[in-house]
Amino acid sequence: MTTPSTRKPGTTPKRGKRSALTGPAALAALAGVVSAAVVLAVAELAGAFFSSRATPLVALGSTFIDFTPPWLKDFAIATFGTNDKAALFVGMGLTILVLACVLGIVAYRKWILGAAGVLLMGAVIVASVVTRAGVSPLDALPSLLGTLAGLLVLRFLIGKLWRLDETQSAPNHGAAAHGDASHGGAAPETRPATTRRAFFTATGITAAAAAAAATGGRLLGAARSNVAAARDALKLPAPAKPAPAVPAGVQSTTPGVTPWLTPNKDFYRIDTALSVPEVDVQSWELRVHGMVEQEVRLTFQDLLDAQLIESHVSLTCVSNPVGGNLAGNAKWLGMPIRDVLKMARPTAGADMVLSTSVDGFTASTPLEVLQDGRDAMLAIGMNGEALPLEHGYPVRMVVPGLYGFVSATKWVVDLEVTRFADNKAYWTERGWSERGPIKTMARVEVPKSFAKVPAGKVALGGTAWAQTRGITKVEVQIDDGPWTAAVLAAEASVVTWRQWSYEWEAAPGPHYIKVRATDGTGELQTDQRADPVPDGASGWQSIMVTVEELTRSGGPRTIDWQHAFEPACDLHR
Ligand SMILES: Nc1nc2c(c(=O)[nH]1)N[C@H]1C(S)=C(S)[C@@H](COP(=O)(O)O)O[C@H]1N2
Ligand SMILES: [Mo]
Repeated sequence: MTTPSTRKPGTTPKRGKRSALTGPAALAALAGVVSAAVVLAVAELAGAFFSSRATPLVALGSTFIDFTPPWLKDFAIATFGTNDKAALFVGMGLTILVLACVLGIVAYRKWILGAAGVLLMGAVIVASVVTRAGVSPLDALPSLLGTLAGLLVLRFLIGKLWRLDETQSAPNHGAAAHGDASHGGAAPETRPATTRRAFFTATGITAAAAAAAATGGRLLGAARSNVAAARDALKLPAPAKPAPAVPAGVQSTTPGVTPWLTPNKDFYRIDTALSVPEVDVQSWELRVHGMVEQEVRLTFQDLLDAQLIESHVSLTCVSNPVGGNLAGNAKWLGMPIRDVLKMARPTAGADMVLSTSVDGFTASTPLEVLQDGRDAMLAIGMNGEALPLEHGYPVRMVVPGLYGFVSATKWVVDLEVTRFADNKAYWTERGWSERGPIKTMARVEVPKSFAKVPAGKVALGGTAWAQTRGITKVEVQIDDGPWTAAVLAAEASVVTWRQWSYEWEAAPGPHYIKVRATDGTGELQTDQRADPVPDGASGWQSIMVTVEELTRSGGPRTIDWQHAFEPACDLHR
């Protein structure tokens, strides 16, 4: 057993003939990786006792997201879609793995440098934890404990490796040559095979302990969180003003088109929150302040007691590429924000409401939009249920006609009445626009881009939206043919999307299908291609399909076209 006084020998030990995989550098790297696992596992376990949101991985990832430039966010969403968080975790995992290997090797060569590196990493973790919104200094404790545990384990394992070096050196100038009394040990213990086994045993036991601590931390954290249970038990009040009945025929007649009403579990999710905030309704409070005559504080009970409205509204993300699926349509229940503003009485000169979530995200919404009579609300219900945790439980904003990044704050806790000139929202500070009215958009959903379809009658279909203006026309163009009006499904309201269908007499060969919409003001969707940054993608979607001739037996040659390769984006991107 090494003692705390054991020092790395000043001279580089002689290396035995070993392959790169079992050589000292590889073993040191392994020690580094196991130590990193200890850092994360101990922090996870400690975090289960102190806080749920401040574990190192979550804090590091959140900080990384906050420093993400717009092009990278755009790239991540275009490439990974709503799996962008999983992609981030994989990327972070690989980075930590490499860093841990390097630190292990450095610590083995020169302990003081390796230790300094570990402490530096610990400092970065702690800094990213304490700079999260709504975090107290105590939340740094799990990361601190994790770092210290990792450092001790690294020292312990590296010590075993040094011991191994000494036993591998010539027996008569091995340990004793370094003048370390504790190493002048008994002969049987100094055999290389024994010390190697000791290293691997220690590494294995440590790795198993780390896995157990991490799992224990997870389970404990889940057991201590009763927010999900409270959400499931929440009974929503009936609205004072129910949603108008949805007319028959809102669904496109083309099979395979998105459901007109998006089920909660299928609703796209976009946010900067790596771990879903867990907000307790008992302590939830909304503070309305800033340029107001009367500061207002609302409890969750105040919301339950208010005159609630219910409305179908389609949300859209500004990061949605042309033809993309970052949009959804739901029935929302909530308190009109104009009623809240009436209580607070904004003062002259105010033109914006900056909403803030419990995790520090902010959105800038024009004050006028929140007062002009549209169904902008503090929503507590989604499709007849309490908001799902990922969609903002217990309270979020829903504002018809604006992209989510400037309006749809989830886990909202603060409304500041202010001016665009005085305050910038989260994404505006990162290169996106300060305002975000939704652009008119039509997309093809059936068939999929690059699908193979049998010749003859082919049903096309999809969805179009222009929230607050409505959709009055969708047109389809095949190759260079004329633009032809599609059949529109029924319109529920101007703030919900509208579906379409079109019957195409398809001749064999490759074909391009284009689609475009006209909004309720008579304006045609622009064909000008624009990227999502800074204020939303535009342009007409174009897809390619291959029409296949029928075989001699009369059946289509390819029947599995619905499962054909489905690219993330359309052809022009
Ligand atoms: N707290 C918080 N609210 C947020 C965001 C966020 O990152 N954090 N993202 C916004 C964006 S960009 C969009 S498009 C919508 C998405 O809402 P959804 O996840 O319920 O679909 O939430 C908005 N509200
Ligand atoms: Mo978004």
